[in-house]
Amino acid sequence: MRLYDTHMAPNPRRVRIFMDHKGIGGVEVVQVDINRGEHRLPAHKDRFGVAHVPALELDDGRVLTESRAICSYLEALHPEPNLMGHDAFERAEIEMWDRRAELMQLMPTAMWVRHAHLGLATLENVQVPQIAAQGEQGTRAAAAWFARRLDASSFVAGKRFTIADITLFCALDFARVVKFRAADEHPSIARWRDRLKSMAGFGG
Ligand SMILES: N[C@@H](CCC(=O)N[C@@H](CS)C(=O)NCC(=O)O)C(=O)O
Repeated sequence: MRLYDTHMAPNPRRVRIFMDHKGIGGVEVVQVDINRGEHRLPAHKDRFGVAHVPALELDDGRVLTESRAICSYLEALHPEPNLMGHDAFERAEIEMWDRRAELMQLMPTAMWVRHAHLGLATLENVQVPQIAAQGEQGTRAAAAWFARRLDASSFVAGKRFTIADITLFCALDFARVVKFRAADEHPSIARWRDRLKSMAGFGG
């Protein structure tokens, strides 16, 4: 298998942490330089259907994109340690929290970073300050919302570590690029982050 990755980008990082936590080895990691537009070249876009990372290529040539879909595939191949739920309800509940982390936290944070940080200017035709401002507002509001959740719950989806923690961690860590440190503002996020830091996959 081959994972098309961009080291600094939050979505491929979700998959890398997921793989590390499960101890999945033997996957060739190919770096794609999205700042130089490598993901928009036909070699990438035509093969995967979208100009995005991460992308997974199986040994038989079949491909997957979308971080969560790639993780679902890997979870099916490597069920333990379980990160996506055992029974019908738990699977749906973890998906709910994972999607909340992605849509409520990662999306506005990505908009903020992409429209505010000079290093990502090449990804947007024009960086729009109003979009950055909306992204900042959404990022701060979502972090406060998740902080309340983590006041009441050890992990994002409940009592145990799951894929939803990985998604929220990658989103909040990405916000550090624009100097937003959720853990400095919310003690419950700092405590949760400390719990994650000792787990496999959270080193880099
Ligand atoms: N829904 C996709 C989002 C993938 C995505 O937006 N990846 C970013 C990097 S974190 C990317 O490839 N950006 C390139 C671009 O927007 O041109 C997923 O879950 O993997």
